[in-house]
Amino acid sequence: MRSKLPLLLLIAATLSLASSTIARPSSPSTDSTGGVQVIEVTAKKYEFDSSPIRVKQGAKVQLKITAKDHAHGFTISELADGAAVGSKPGLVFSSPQDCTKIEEGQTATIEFVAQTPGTYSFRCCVHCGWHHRAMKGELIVEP
Ligand SMILES: [Cu+2]
Repeated sequence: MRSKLPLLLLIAATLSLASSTIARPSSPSTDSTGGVQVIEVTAKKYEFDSSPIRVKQGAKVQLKITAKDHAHGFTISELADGAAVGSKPGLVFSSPQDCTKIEEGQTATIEFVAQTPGTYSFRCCVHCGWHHRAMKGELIVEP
């Protein structure tokens, strides 16, 4: 009779250990952002800091663009420079892309998957002053 109690305790301890192991969320190795590469970009007269932006092919990218000194805009080609018109988009956007307007002091987020290696041009698409047309940059998707 004396030996039963320790055995019961052992069983109880084993069971609770097993259940807590199962309940614990697994995958400590996955990074907490879910594999999204977040890149901060500053838009100010008349440049995007810091261009060129480099990412790896296959990366899920979030550009967080902050307009510093004025309202600016952001638009990026979904085709790499030199790609034939009508080819499959090299950047796959989470939401439809046209011109994203960013008010002064605000931050806009643009999300896409960098599918195809190449150089993608982006530019300001909200008139912001004399050299607005020169306000552009490049995103380079590396293989
Ligand atoms: Cu502009």
